[in-house]
Amino acid sequence: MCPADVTANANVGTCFATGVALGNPTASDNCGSVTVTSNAPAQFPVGTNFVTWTATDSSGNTTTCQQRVVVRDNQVPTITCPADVTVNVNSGACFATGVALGSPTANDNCGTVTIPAMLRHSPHRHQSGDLDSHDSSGNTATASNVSSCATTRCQRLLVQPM
Ligand SMILES: [Ca+2]
Ligand SMILES: [Ca+2]
Repeated sequence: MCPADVTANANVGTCFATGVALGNPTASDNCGSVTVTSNAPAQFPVGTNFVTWTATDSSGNTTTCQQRVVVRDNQVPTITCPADVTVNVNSGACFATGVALGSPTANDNCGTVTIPAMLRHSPHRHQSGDLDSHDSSGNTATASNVSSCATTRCQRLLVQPM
């Protein structure tokens, strides 16, 4: 008698879904009318939730069933890059070491964000780094998703000769 299981996406900017269409349960009885109620909340948090539906007949007999409501976080995190960096090469070398890149910041609608930083090195030229951030649902934002980054490169590291 329960409606089918439902999958929904979290509301924009939040870690829960509201207004989830649960569908309609069906109930019948041998005798008289049946009243159906549920314990569905107004907000379903991201993850797997269970709604219990209860049918009560005119004699007070009850039966229940459970409907599964899965809420997904499908929103990518945001990432703000550190400022571009320009450094001189090490003395007598054609590369720079120990460059302080600064730290990016990241935010997400839901849970924690991890930022693995990947730097691609080309010792004799400009070096640039691409940054990704991942939220706890595995959504990934790259620099190209980020309005604060003008290009697909998140942060530019310029190593200039002395
Ligand atoms: Ca009955
Ligand atoms: Ca997210």
